[in-house]
Amino acid sequence: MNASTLFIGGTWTGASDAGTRDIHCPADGELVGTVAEGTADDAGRAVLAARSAFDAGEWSGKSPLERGSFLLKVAARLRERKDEFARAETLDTGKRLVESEIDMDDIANCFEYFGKLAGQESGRLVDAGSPMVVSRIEYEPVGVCSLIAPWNYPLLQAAWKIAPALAAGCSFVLKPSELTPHTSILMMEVLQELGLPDGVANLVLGDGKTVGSVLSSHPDVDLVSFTGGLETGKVIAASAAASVKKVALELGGKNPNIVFADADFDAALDNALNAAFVHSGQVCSAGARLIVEESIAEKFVDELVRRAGQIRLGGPFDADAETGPLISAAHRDKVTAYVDKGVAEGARLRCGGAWGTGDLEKGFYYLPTVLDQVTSGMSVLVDEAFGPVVTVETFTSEAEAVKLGNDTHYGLAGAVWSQDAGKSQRVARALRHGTIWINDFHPYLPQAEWGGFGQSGVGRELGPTGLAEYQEAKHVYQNIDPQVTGWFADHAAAPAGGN
Ligand code: TXE
Repeated sequence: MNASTLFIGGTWTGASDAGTRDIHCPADGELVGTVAEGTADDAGRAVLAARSAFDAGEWSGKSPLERGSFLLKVAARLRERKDEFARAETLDTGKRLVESEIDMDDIANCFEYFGKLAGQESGRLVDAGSPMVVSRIEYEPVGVCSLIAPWNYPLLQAAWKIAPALAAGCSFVLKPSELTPHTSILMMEVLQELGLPDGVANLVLGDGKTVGSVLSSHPDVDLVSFTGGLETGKVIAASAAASVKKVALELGGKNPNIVFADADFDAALDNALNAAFVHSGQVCSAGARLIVEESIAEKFVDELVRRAGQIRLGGPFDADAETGPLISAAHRDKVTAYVDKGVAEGARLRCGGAWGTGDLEKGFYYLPTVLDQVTSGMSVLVDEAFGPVVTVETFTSEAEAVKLGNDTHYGLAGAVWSQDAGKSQRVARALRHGTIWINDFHPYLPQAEWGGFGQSGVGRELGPTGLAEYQEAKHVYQNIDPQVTGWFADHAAAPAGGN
């Protein structure tokens, strides 16, 4: 069967070599569906379709207000089809249905935000210092965008790219993770159904090395926006550099969760669990490094271990489950190796460090894991686990807390827990991360920029900057009273007053 799940130039099609891929639910291994496995040729065709749609101007030439009102319709349609989308997301990822439902609400909110923002950004006038000059800045779409998304929040991460790209007037080719294609297919259905011109939105499914590398290197692509792992991000940035494409990269983090002794103990503990174990830690902003003041460390960590040991794992439709499986066998092997290496390097395993047993053996479950006695430089402190693993470090002064919080080559997010508002603000200022939560963990807002310092990436998603990533600023300078400058004399002209 040649599944027609690629969307190129407004047409649903199978892969050029008729290749397919089976998608299995990571919670129990059940077959979810069979989709087309795109080829490099398919990716190239999709880029050309996006290019010609962009050049034709049917979408890129629309007014920002018209584009904005289309995005609002997308948001409304997503809300109507929420249950179907959430179910598809849950089957691909294994995450709890309620989590997918929250994701779908967030996605609709994202389209709504950029829909409203689109019409507000109409350029600006610049004072050129003369009434005879009209000087203005226009924001134009950057062009053809490759949008490469990961598997942990498949449609949410894609929506953070699709919504501003469309708001700006760009055309795009979306490549979701090969593991989680179904909500991207549904999204294309919605865009088609609502009348987006052919070729503005294209979908090519397939793996990174085949499809992704065409999308990041094709000369007709103007911008590559990628969310995923650091190593893949480096490959994409290098590939995009050959033709000096713009890049927007969100590459994860090694995020500190700093708890001072004067914090609200129960709230900090509860949120430390959320920070580390929501979605089994497969969150770019996971609070994977607990950094706790020494005077409360023993009590805090004992409680954390006790509570982590109680977390109920289970499938997406198991009403008792509090978190689900890892995305794949390969990813679970990676998390396993990461914890084992940490222990070999001297970390102490306080709980977890093993796969789920019994019913859980059908899926890729890994038990919530706490490691203490970790020291700077250990691999568990340096590398992203992207699993349900939290390490514990302790400090005795505010300065030491900041130093530990910044002891990473990443810089995506971090949190400070304290009832001292001044101290919290000082620490928030000193931390070199793109988002800082004070007395909270994980909330984000579509109207607030998201992205990282350091090797967490380049650029920002969401907020006005998230739209600006998909725009080029053009300066138009009009002299309404042109004069001869006389800079270069006309040496052949007759001298003034001559015969
Ligand atoms: O991600 P990849 P993987 C981190 C996390 C995880 C690690 C590896 O630490 O353990 O990344 O996960 C596409 N050219 N994050 O291997 O490879 C790929 O097909 C172009 C953090 O699953 O980064 C998919 O669509 N594209 C993260 C996307 O890149 C390529 C979320 C992400 O896959 C490509 C996920 C190539 N050469 C993992 N190779 C976050 N920041 O939230 C792969 N891809």
